[in-house]
Amino acid sequence: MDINGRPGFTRRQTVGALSVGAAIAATPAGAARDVSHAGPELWYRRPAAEWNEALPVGNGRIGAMLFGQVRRDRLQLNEHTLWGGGPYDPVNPRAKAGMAALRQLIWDGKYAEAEVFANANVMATPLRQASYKPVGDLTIEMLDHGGEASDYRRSLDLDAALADVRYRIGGTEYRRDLVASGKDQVLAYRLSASRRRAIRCRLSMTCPQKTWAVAVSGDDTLVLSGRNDPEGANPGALRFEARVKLVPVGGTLRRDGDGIVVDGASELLVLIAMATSYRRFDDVTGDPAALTTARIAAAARRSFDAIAADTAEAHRRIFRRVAIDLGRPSPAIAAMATDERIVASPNGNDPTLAALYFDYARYLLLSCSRPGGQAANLQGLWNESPRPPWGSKYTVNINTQMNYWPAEPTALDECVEPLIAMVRDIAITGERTARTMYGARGWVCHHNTDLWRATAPIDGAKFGLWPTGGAWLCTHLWSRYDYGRDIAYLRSIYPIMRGAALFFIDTLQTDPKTGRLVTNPSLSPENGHGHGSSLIQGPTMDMDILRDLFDQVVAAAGILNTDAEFARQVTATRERLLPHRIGKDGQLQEWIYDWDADANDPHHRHVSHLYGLYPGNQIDPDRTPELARAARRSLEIRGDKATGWATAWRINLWARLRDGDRAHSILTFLLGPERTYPNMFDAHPPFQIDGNFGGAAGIANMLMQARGDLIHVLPALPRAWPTGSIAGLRAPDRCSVDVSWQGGRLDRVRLTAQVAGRRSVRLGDRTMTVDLPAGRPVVLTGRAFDQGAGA
Ligand code: FUC
Repeated sequence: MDINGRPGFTRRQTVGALSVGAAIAATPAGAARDVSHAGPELWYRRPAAEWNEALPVGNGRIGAMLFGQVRRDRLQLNEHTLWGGGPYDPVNPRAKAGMAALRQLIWDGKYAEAEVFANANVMATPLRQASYKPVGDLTIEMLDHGGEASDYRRSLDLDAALADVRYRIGGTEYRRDLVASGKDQVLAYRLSASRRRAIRCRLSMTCPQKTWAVAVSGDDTLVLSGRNDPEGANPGALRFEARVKLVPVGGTLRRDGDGIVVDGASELLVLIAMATSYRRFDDVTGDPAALTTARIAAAARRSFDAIAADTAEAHRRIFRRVAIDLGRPSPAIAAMATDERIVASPNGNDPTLAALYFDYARYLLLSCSRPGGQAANLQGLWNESPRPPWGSKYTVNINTQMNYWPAEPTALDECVEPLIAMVRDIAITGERTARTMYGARGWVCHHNTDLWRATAPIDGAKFGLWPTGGAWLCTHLWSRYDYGRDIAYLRSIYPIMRGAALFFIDTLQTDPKTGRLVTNPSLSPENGHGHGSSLIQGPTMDMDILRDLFDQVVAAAGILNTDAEFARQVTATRERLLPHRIGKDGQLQEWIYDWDADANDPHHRHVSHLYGLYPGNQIDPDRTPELARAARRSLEIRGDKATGWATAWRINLWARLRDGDRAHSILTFLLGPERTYPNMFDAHPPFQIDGNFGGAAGIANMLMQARGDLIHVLPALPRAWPTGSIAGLRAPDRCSVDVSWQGGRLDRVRLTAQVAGRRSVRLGDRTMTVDLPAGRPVVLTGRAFDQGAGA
């Protein structure tokens, strides 16, 4: 049995695994079963002692963390639209009047004064955005678990999207299974035992919000309802409800205070529905009671097996698009639980842990970002705290974008939809911010947004007064088009991209010293340049993001055959942007001036000025070798170790520089216990999910990089992964890429394009041109590259 990794997991075996999974789901309920896991899983010998050991399930809208404690289990519950406060407009009405003076202070180099002035005049009111809130806990107290539990095992099956707990007390085997169903819109949690009538427990609920109550309805339903907390002076405007229905097989149910006691059941199905009154950032008229009541009523007509089978099938349809195999774990590693492997990983070579991390990231994005739901926030959708770190918001100066880095290359197209929906919203609220704050057309979003789609600069000028967050998000809208090539979709997002560009047409300023067009005020996220503040004109990252945005707007206008005059204006503006600069240490300058050595923190976590190398594509060792060398120098200076997401970014950057061993050594740090919690959540620290996604993107970038019609295979294969394969990666324009290698050398690459077209396939310094037919795979062997592929 494959305990933990995914040895030899090929496409064919994947198909075989499907029938195993289906057989599990079809096994009659009532007994703890021995399940051999066909796909990748996380597993543990002990219950979760704390939240970062618990296991996440989610359907993109609701989710839970399962602790798996034997006597008193805890399901910590989340609903993606439960945030603090209500609809609000944070734009500071004084901002516009102060903008000219602020710009002048920055031109004059009076950065400290500029920061004081900005804090007094242009920042959002209120200065903080809303935070994401937990719904509460469902507690399951086992009433007859007297003796010691043995044979305990807790796991998360990433292929079936199912968490389970198994243990034995006396002669009885107990099992609990949990899924988050997208189709039924419920969490389904089943308790079963090998002995009839063995289940005796009490279920109750608590909530960390200020205003809530639990009612017992009939003898079988707990209803937790409440109002969300205010956010500062912004009163709570949401109503929410979590409805929990118990469906026992045999036994009795009895109301017990604010809980329900189950006695003598052979099996217990617990169905959990959650909803809030949120409909849109400006509309809170939803009816959570009606929603949860209808969902519970429908789900109660179905069995756990049916719900779990549908959940697994819907998940696998997307999850199995990609299969990664980085070799077999040694027997010693295969015998280790996931938390033990994480602890051991820095000192041993465990390529399968990287494969598991990759699979887990794809599982997580599928579980927290699905069409119709909210985008993945700083914690995906899993949060137990009423005051989570950074509000568990959308920080759009790196973190939200990083959440979606693996989406296109690892074929999670559907997961991008909530991000696109969020950008559609902030294009509306951001128009108000652009007009009121800058007197500009178009729209703008600064470094954060929240459920209410606030877009004004928050927290403090040195972090928040950065106008390029929305523009960066637009590049993800474009990527979705580039990978999927859906013209109707492009038409629908074009006005948003156009609006983002229009804002900069109206607000870019001519730098008096260089004559170039620059942003002002702005900053290089969130690094102080050592001259009194972080505020500055034209940081490198802004120029990079704007070059990308402008290029993509012009390309879109061309494809849609529209807006030619505007496209000309955008092109002309792009040519006047400040170009990259190389500084005295040979580094790529982070700022317009050669101040990298003066920075407050030369090892700063953000590597914003390297955006052009990754996620952007303006710098690479072939087309811009000097800039690539400078970027490498900057990376050397910054150092390898940083917070979780910043470590993940470095992996991607080294992969783009084609240094697989360096990327791998940084990945080893990311996967070790300093940056990975026992449940494999990324540790900033604290938990922040971006590192999981950035790490997975890094692994993909080590194995394949694609841009335009160029597909670069094994661009940064580390020596630590001599043999392996990855199937189902994506390149732009609906092309799927399978790569296998042995002894550190390409075995074969298989390309399948949905539309016929020419591609350049690169291996090392050799490139082959292939004409791909539509729908039929073309295979290139490593030997073909050896035998004289042209450069
Ligand atoms: C940015 C980062 C921090 C953190 C926060 C959520 O501000 O600089 O490290 O990730 O977002």
